[in-house]
Amino acid sequence: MKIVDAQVVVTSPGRNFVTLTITTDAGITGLGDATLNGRELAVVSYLRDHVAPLLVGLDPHRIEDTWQSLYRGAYWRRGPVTMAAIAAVDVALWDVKAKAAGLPLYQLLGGASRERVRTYGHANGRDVPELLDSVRARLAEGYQAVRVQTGVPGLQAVYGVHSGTAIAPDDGDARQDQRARPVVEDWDTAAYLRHLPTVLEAVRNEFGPALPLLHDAHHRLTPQQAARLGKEIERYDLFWLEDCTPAENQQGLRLVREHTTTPLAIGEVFNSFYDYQTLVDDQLIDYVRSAVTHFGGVTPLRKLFDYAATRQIKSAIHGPEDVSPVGMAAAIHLDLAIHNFGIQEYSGYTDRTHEVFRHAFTFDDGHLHPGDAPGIGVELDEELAAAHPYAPAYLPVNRLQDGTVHDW
Ligand code: GCO
Ligand code: MG
Repeated sequence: MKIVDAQVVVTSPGRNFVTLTITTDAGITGLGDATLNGRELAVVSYLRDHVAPLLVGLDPHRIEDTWQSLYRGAYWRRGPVTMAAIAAVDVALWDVKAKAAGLPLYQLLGGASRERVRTYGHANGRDVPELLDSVRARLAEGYQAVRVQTGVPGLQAVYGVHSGTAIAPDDGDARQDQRARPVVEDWDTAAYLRHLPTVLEAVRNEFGPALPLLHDAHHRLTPQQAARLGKEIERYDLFWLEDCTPAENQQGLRLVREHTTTPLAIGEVFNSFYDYQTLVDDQLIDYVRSAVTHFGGVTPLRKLFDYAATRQIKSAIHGPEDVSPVGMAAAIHLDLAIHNFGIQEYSGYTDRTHEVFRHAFTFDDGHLHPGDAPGIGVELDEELAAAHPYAPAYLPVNRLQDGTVHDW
């Protein structure tokens, strides 16, 4: 088999998604997700101008060799743009291989290690009553684990949770990213540290001790602040505290770890094993958060999970709406196959997105299953995709009350 064509499709059925389609002389097409929220067109150019011409003529079965030649051959390694582009090629080639075998991808990854994949959903509220309603809504949808985020008294706009009326709390993440200029949000760590324990107290009082609860601090704390917070909220038994400190400082997690038994998850902004090296070697985290889409694909993420398993660290693949259903499908196959699966983030998609990307994966009773269609099980409707053209969109910028730019 030979690759005869590689094309990049950009579509915006609610959000911008970048998809690589690889066509072979056997008539098999593979899909890969290359979506990098807020910097989409950089990956489009990387793929169109620098990668697609190299793919034509290659044997699509040689996934590892193609991965290594794109990674090592470029000389300039790592980084989100490069790794999103390589991820798209990797997933598209796995899709082709599995379709050629007539098997769903998870069968090629070793077969199912479980019946289905547990997910968590997002509950957001401007204040506690609104958050409690949002948790109820997620439970009514079937979710059995929920990430809880609220506004902070005194702050106007916290990521995913706006105090204005323009954005509904349950789709805050989705809509606020879709702006032509970055939204400016405000932040006050002291106010947040005072507020969060009261939020968790209210959620536990309402929903009891058993509901798995997660919280995302979105890189906003120093190691000392995160250590203090982790210790203080131990009694609320979080499933995890996510991205408590700026992720690039691996040593920061050591200080947090030394002071708290609250489980720690990190890595949605990582794109290489080396970002995790100290964290995994020294067992400073409990969950690995990278997305297939941003980590170079199924091939390297599988290697990372296998390595993490030797330290009892589990998977928790990043899966907000800004990973396309193609990247999500690849994640669900991996989730089903690996032994050290932890949980899968899933916040659903707009109806238009489900129409553009028809998929075999199903969401039921808070769990995903990849389905048994050959390949990753996603078909892109290119005509419909073209009806939703790219629209520039940025992620927000966060500022302290004196105007200083802050992590978010
Ligand atoms: C999460 C994330 C996302 C990111 C988003 C940025 O845990 O789901 O923090 O909501 O903010 O992926 O593009
Ligand atoms: Mg996160």
